[in-house]
Amino acid sequence: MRSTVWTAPTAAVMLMVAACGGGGSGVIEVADSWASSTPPNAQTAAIYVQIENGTDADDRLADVTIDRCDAIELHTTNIDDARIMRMRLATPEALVIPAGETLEMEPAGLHIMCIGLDAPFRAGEHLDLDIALESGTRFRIITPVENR
Ligand SMILES: [Cu+2]
Repeated sequence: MRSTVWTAPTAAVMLMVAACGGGGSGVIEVADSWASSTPPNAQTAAIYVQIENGTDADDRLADVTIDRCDAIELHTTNIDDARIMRMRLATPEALVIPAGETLEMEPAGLHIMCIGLDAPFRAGEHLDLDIALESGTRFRIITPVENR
């Protein structure tokens, strides 16, 4: 009898995974995003988005616009020979969002760099991000500023 009791819930969970799960769900979407709060007089701020590609075609992050930034760059972070963290412009390869996978941004990794803030980013504020992919897909997302 025990196996009978557990069969139904297990089947339900598997159906949900099939309906919502990454690869093959057919959509590309921003799964999560946040911006780091800044000290007063900061000239730059980092923003992180996770872009989930549920389609069966690769895509690429092409452009990001935020009205509170004079300019936007996409950066990767490397540790140099002196063990100092250095940011550099992301290569086109680093911005690919492979089919069925997620482009992940994180502190000390890939990030969106906001250059020339209009004012410090304070926790609790929200930013409007316009994101364009190489395929032509565009997102407008609202991103919280957080103290992390
Ligand atoms: Cu940077």
